[in-house]
Amino acid sequence: MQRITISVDEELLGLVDGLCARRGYASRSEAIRDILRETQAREAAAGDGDAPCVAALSYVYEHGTRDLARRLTSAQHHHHDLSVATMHVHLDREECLEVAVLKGRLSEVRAFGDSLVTQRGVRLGHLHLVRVAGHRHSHDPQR
Ligand code: NI
Repeated sequence: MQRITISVDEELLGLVDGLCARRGYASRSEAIRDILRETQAREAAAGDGDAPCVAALSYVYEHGTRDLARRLTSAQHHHHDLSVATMHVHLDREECLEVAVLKGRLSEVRAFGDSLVTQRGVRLGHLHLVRVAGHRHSHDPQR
């Protein structure tokens, strides 16, 4: 970890302190690191399509909308190679929240995420991309 000194005006410092209070960051450094990580994720979204990534895709939909629940599930089966896991939350009598963890090449993950959140009846769609190193981790299963 490197230590840097930055200069910010009162307004921006107020923003950082507000975030600390609202989100409960332990320090200004932690808040600023998170802001930088958000920027990093946005940059990754615009990056090399072949890069490996993991993403959290979230969206809200009405399960009663004609055929929508079936189409969303069907799309995830069709892209089972990208779909790691999906959590389904029944928000109320009508609406459902789904959070899908996707893993694959950036371009494929983004295209799949876009195809889900642009379905009619799906709203508040958000794809949170996390770029990962391409190498295997020691806890990956042996092949
Ligand atoms: Ni539901």
